[in-house]
Amino acid sequence: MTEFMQSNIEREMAVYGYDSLVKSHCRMCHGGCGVLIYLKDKKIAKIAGDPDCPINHGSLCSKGLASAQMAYHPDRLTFPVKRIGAKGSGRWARISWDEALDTIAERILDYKSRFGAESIVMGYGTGRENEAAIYRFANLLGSPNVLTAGHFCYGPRIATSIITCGTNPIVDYEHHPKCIMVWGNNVVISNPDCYKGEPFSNSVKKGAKLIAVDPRLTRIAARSEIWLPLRPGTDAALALGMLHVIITEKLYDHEFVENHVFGWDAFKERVRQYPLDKVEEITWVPSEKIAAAARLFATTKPAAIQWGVAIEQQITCADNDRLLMALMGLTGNIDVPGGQVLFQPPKVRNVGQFGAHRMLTDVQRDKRLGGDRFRMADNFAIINPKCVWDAILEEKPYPVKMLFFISSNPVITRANAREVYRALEKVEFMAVADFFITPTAELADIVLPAATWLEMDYIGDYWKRHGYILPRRKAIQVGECRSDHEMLNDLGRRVGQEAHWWENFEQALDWILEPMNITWQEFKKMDYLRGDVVSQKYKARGFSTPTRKFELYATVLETWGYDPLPRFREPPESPYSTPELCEEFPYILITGRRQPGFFHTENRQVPWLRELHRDPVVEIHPDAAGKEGIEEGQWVYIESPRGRIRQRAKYFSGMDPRIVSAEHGWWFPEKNIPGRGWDESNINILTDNRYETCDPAMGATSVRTLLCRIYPVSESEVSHG
Ligand SMILES: Nc1nc2c(c(=O)[nH]1)N[C@H]1C(S)=C(S)[C@@H](COP(=O)(O)OP(=O)(O)OC[C@H]3O[C@@H](n4cnc5c(=O)[nH]c(N)nc54)[C@H](O)[C@@H]3O)O[C@H]1N2
Ligand SMILES: Nc1nc2c(c(=O)[nH]1)N[C@H]1C(S)=C(S)[C@@H](COP(=O)(O)OP(=O)(O)OC[C@H]3O[C@@H](n4cnc5c(=O)[nH]c(N)nc54)[C@H](O)[C@@H]3O)O[C@H]1N2
Ligand code: SF4
Ligand SMILES: [Mo]
Repeated sequence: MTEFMQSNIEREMAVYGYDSLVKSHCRMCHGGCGVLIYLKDKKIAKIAGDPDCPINHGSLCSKGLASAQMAYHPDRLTFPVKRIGAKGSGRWARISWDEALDTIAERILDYKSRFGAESIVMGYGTGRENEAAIYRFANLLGSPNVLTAGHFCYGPRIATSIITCGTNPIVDYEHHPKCIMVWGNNVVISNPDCYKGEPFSNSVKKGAKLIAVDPRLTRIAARSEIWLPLRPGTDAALALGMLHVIITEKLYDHEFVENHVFGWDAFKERVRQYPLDKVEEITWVPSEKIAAAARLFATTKPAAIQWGVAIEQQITCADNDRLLMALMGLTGNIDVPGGQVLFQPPKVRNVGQFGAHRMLTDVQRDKRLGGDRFRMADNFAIINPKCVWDAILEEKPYPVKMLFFISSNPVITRANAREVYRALEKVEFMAVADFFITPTAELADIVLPAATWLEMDYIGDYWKRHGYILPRRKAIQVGECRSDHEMLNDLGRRVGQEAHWWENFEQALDWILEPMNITWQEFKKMDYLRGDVVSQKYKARGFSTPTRKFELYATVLETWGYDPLPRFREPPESPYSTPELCEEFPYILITGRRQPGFFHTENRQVPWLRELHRDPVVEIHPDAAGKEGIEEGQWVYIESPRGRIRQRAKYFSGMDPRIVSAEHGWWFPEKNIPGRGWDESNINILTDNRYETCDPAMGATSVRTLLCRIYPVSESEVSHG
């Protein structure tokens, strides 16, 4: 920290009477931004960005700034409770932590002995940094079933990059790419995974040329040299078309291809099947624009692809990821400064080691739900959610008796929400750890009060691939809330895993850090640790794949029985694959556009954040709205063959009139009714989860490519709603 900053902080503390300052790292989203937490009388008085943090350089988003409103929210669950009425009745009784954990442990041991450990499914949502502890608990228990969002979010990027080049290639903003292709991602709003909007924006300020691949005119698309507004779900065809140009015009990196690529001839042959006229027909993007983008990307060095989740929530999830990696590799942008770097983590014990995956026996691993069907997912310990609902509802291939969700709200976030709800209603025992009684928690038998990031010591960004780890330091205690790690540490000791957990969780942090010869107490005094940054490591040691090459032709996919080469497949529901359905449901529905103040189903109760965005919003083109008699701001029904919900219409002319774009994550914590309005505006009432509509290797659910109709909610229904 500069002397100037230091003196500013000291002055601020004196002027406002703050009595202490804790440096930490926010985790209101996937986390990582360095923060300064100012305390007065042991309570948070202010949160500001930490200018010394290499992740965010002092910037913070609205969620980070509003963290204290979340932590101190009056509705927050601050002690364990057990349900005393029927599921969903909203009647709870306070219990002690001991009673809560003893009851959960008793159930676990009982189900394990009667139905096998596989009858207990652990679950979490998106990266909350508790995943290593949850996998550890499940693996030691002998349950192969950990339900995550990994089938259609980030998991595919990890799985496909491991089989292609060994690890996830991350954009190196520190060395400022000269061209950034932003593909199905809105990084300035979503700040996802290893990325924050601030470094991206800095590279743009430094002159990076932008290409945007997005059906919607985002802020990024509006600033781009080239915007490719593709038909949702046709990313594979578009990428193949760009590769066609790059290969035909010999714009690829010849040295890389000759020495470091596996499967070049077969790959070239596959790409030849996607000439631009065909690709234009599939994607609705003019071929000249595709060619111009391919040329700009291939001839500007260094260049990088800022990729997002939109490409993973499709039937071609795994192939989309592999095609974008092919673009990175063939243009010579892998592991070069300002390109896409295979960063090395600091030499601490990693999430895989902490997760104790080796402790799961082969016999138990073979029982993983959906393992035979979605073999790539299975190999990365990921399951498709429908497999869990089926095992509860139909007891096939065996009964699931217990669910334990730690940081997830599946009633709102998983496809075919009504089926999810039925499964959660039926399951014999369910425990949830959360900050609030969410629509999912309402169906639980026991709810545990989880600590927010402000209330824990932990190693921040431990799971990421950008090569940094940063100390998250506890600033406050709220009620009896405890971190998920501490809770699992104590639960593990109650179900016979005592040899593998610790007396307290600080010892676990010491164990993680041990290979670096430091303790938590020492790390706590540091700003961060970073792995060694070395370019083009593959030149000395090859890629960490079976062939030691960059696998355009995926040898392991072949052994698992899949096409080793990527291809385009028409979305399962579309004007071309289901033309008859399209007559009844004439619009292409994309779902899940991120909002700055919300994180999926979170923050609807946080005043600063809800004020930014009161109602669920569906974007519709003014031409389409005119045709359907929809006025700006009006409540409308959105309906698919699975059901209907309502959101408020917003005119948006930055997309094809055949597309509508709805928000996900909606429930209404302010509504004092059972279910808190979980089915009023929840877009996952409309989404499909049938196995045949999922990516065959990864099990990804297609939540971005659906058909719907849209029409006004009548005046009388609005007033009674
Ligand atoms: N239709 C559609 N559906 C989608 C998406 C989409 O684009 N469209 N996106 C999908 C994606 S990418 C994802 S990742 C999933 C996310 O799915 P989820 O992770 O299930 O979604 P969240 O709403 O974030 O649920 C997290 C819950 O955990 C609580 N929580 C937050 N932090 C902690 C913590 O540290 N400990 C504990 N115990 N609880 C915590 C929150 O209060 C919240 O209730 O949603 C998916 N659903
Ligand atoms: N504030 C906030 N931040 C978040 C989250 C949040 O809920 N709120 N969620 C977090 C999570 S878990 C995730 S996974 C990330 C996701 O973050 P992003 O990857 O940025 O995801 P989205 O904003 O959902 O979608 C990005 C873009 O994809 C476009 N899109 C839709 N369909 C398609 C398609 O078929 N092809 C292409 N190429 N583009 C398409 C949309 O128009 C949108 O502009 O954000 C994370 N960060
Ligand atoms: S981007 Fe994420 S980590 Fe950064 S301030 Fe916002 S919520 Fe916190
Ligand atoms: Mo996600």
